[in-house]
Amino acid sequence: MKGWMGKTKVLFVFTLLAFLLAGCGIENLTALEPKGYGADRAMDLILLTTLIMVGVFVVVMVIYVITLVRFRRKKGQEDHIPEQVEGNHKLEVIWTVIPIILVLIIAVPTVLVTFDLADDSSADELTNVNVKGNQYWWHFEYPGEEVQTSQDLYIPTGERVYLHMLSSDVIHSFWVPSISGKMDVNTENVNTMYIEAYEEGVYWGKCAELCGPSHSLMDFKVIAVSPEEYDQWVEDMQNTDAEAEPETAEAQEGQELFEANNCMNCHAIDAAASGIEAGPENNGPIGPNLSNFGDRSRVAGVLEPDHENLTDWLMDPESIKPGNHMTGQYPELSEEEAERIADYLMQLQPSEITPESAGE
Ligand code: HEC
Ligand SMILES: [Cu+2]
Repeated sequence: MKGWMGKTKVLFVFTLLAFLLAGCGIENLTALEPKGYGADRAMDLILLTTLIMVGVFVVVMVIYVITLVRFRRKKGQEDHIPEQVEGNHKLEVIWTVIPIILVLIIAVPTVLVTFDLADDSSADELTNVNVKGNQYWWHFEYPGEEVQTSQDLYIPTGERVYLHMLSSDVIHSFWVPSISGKMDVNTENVNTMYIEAYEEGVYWGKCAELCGPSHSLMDFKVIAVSPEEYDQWVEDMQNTDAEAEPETAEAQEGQELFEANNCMNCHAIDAAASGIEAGPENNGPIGPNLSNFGDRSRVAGVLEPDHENLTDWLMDPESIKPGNHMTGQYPELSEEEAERIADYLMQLQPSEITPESAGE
């Protein structure tokens, strides 16, 4: 008996812990602390439905307990058959109408929010971004600004940014839990959604559709900066110079190795969007745009952005993201060569506006 009690206690403690820990996810990667318009509306709906569900649960439990206590078989009444209510008109109406009303209370605001979030009437005046989902990375192109980048999506705070999303391979799903809803990224039709971050910050994004072995590593970041900083970032990106000569001898050597090892077949060092056709219909680049690689918040979306991690990635991307489309597509690099290329890529820092300046 005692052992059984002990086990229950342990189970109880672990259950409690699980509930507590569920609350301490990564900041800016939780829908429960909304920091943008879409996430706020989703939170309203979460609260409304939770409230109704808890209400239903409580009412059902109260009736259940009352029934258990009041209608127990009592001593001396063993043969008593209680009143039979099968086919009772009043009861049937009550338990049909109440759920319908509850469903309506949930459905009406949900449909309203869905239409609100799909509203693109002011898209022409505001920032638009063509989002391209690829196994296992994200490409972002700003047709109005003629700028493109990958992995880190820069947006101005306090205004809507319209995303036009398409996939180059399989179905992905774009989700930045703390600021937006979730939207499928399909191969044939462009899905549109707007996002809006209230405050500056680095918000974590995830691919939310199983898309292959490295699906869970298909991370990206939304970097929200003030509108002035955003304009500055756009200007800096418009002025990136792919041919610029690096300052150090190591980085220069890296630049030559970059050119000699097929890297250019898949990676652009220029942020100007003129090289590829604007618009979500184009097939997009084969690999991430590296023009501001030194300012990235991560290497390949997942690793801390340092020289060592980058060298590791260049030498063996497969061990970091299984099934990625870079593995085996370039000549094998020695550690020395990978380090020189890392020197080169890390100094590609065209802007002062970076994830750090947004508060990462
Ligand atoms: C066949 C096309 C291809 C070739 C050739 C190629 N890459 Fe890549 N590269 C990719 C793809 C695709 C990814 C995205 C991988 C992922 O995250 O799933 C990538 C990712 C990267 C990243 C991480 C980018 C980021 O945004 O974090 C770096 C850095 C990189 N490649 C450098 C290189 C270098 C240096 C070379 C040459 C030695 C090279 N690549 C050759 C396709 C290629
Ligand atoms: Cu995906």
